[in-house]
Amino acid sequence: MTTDSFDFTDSNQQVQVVSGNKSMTFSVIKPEIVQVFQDYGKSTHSYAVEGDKTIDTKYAVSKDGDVITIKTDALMVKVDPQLHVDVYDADNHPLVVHYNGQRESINQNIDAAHKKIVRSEGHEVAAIDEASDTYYEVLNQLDDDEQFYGLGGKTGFLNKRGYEYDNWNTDEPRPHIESFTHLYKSIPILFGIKQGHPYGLFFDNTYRSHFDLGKESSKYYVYSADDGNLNYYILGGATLKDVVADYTYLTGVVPLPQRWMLGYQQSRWGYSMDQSRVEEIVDKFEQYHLPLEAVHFDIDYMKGYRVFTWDTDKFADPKAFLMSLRKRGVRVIPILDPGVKQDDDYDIYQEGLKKGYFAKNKDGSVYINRVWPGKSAFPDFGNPDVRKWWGKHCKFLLDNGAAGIWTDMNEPATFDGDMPDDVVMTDEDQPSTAKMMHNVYGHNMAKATYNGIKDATGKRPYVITRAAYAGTQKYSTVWTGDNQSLWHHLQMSIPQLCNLGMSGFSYAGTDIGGFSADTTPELLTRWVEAALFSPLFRNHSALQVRNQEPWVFGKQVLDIYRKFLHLRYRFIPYLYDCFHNETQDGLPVMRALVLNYPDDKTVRNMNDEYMVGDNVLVAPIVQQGQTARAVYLPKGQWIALDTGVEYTGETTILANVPIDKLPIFIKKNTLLPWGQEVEHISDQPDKTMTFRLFGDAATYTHYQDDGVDFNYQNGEYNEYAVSVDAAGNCQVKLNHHGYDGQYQTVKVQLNDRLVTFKYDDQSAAYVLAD
Ligand code: MIG
Repeated sequence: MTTDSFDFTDSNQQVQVVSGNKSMTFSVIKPEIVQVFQDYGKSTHSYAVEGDKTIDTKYAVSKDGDVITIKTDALMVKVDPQLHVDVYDADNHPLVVHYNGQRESINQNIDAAHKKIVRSEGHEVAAIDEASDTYYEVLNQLDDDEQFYGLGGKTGFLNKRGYEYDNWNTDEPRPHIESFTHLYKSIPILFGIKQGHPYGLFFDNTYRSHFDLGKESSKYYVYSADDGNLNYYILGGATLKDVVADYTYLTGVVPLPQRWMLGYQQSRWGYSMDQSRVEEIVDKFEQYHLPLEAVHFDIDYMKGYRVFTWDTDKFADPKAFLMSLRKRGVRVIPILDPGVKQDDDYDIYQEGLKKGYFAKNKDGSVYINRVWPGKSAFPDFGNPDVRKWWGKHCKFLLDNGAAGIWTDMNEPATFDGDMPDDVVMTDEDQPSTAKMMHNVYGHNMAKATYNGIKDATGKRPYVITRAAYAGTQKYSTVWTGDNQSLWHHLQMSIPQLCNLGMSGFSYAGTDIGGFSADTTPELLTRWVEAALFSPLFRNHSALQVRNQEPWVFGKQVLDIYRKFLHLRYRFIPYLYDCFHNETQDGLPVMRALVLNYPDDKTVRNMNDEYMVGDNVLVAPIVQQGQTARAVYLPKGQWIALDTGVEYTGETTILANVPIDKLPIFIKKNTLLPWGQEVEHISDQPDKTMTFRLFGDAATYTHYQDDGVDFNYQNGEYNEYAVSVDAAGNCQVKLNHHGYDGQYQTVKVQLNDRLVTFKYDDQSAAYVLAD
């Protein structure tokens, strides 16, 4: 190829590079984000990125022989006549460099037919057919010093290097282990740190895709896709935090949850088979003085698993029952599965059929597979009308008193074999197939449910989804699916939640205690400890496994469990502040240490510690029988929450951790809001707020709103600037933006005394109380 046929055009931050008969478009979104696009004739609708994210950005394009360079203040993107792309940061450090060699395929001697046989026996072979016409791959150099993070809630460890992953939403009932390449969610965001320099690659393609992150070879890593356009975003920035913020800038942040959503929730498959069982659970929480915000109703509350029905043989008057629980401070979250029972006497099925709202076979007949209700049809959630229809029906549950909706089985899971790729579905206003729409099926179901709840209640919706795609965080919290009561799964919950957090899912949790298999007193105890700051805080278990409510293992477990629920509630104002911050800065609540300390090599593979925001570090026990552990403290001074002992960081200490202890360290010179020990989070404004000082002097900004609806978006919120100087002088400044529930009393707990402020109506300020 001669360089004559290699050139570019440039208009409005879109640079089209043409080489021979091929072309590639580079869109400058902002200085830190460049989109790479090659049109393979597939849909360009993005489910992850809503609206135009492009910001007026200064950039320059130049051609020097065989290289075209697009340069912003943060990134330098170089393209050659083969349309290979290399990316450098502003200081010329390589971030993403095309690998020019040949792949050394482990499977090179296995042809497609053999792969099929190997797969049919249940062995894992990359789920992608490299021989198909639509296959493509992106091959980049792998450095010896390169780590990977992100990818949503994949199994395994924090650093994804050395493993391979598939993006294909799958219901996986076997115990999740690190060799599994895919679970329920496909979040194709890859963060890398190459020789200490951070970057991100977000592949916005819903088709089946694959990451090989140094499994095949230590010389390169590969993104490959079965189909779809080449469509990825290069994310750059000075720090890993900046790069994560770039990603949430594109795909959205978790909207502020209602306050009660941060409290404790109890669930078990089977509770809702029987109203008296639910009552018994709520009674016991009261009797044992255990905080409780919500009980989740699994599939049993429905009439023969028909969605949008309530079995009145089990619940004579669901609305009255739910109201009675609500009066006791407890909400109910019923589940919905996507499958609509094929039943001519069932209005939802009839309606969906008549309106053509179900996914279809190629021949136009309704696609049927078996799920809980038996033979069922599957709403075509990619169609906006179907989403509206589904959303409207959610009102049925809300009118009966539901406080949120749990959406399950939306990979979608099917009992009689996988849904074929050629099942006909809709991609917004275009005909499409399951091949493209599969990975956004759960996303669209969650979005439909979110909007249905928002329309019906005007409150911040609570949706919990199992399947998700990039961007689903805007509509729903997620849980990691069917884990098991295994120590290994407790261990894995930390990297899973930390990687979900970096992948935009700040609001996520695991089934505390484990879903399948039988928990043990020790495992349950260590799990509630380790999950203390898990944004979604829910104990859930399967039918028939050993019960795992806090009281079933006797007094010791109950007392420890209660102690940690109370401690969680102390931290709820802090967690709520973290969520508010997340809506502003796009950074997760629960964090891998590497996010806060990316230059500290010790933390790049750290799986058993995590942070909450910037200043709280947690080092739980996740090993059976262990009562002491090494705790690595990064740079700075740290104060142990329970003893007040101060430690100097960049060192490993040995912590004594008997069964009733959880090592928590607060960064020295931090003020933390310290909530009250309540059994239910109230929708009424708190009258008092306490701040606790750790260290000698600190400042803190605290956020407050009604914790329920969207009025904060119209300015109904307050901010409090709290400070303590080295001489112990305290200040509380109210920045009243329009929320009239300001605290009457603000207390600041110093090391040696408690300082109390009262709100003075006349000056609209806090004054020292004598
Ligand atoms: O095939 O609704 O992950 O949380 O309890 C099982 C019953 C279907 C799977 C969910 C789990 C839920 C269960 N569901």
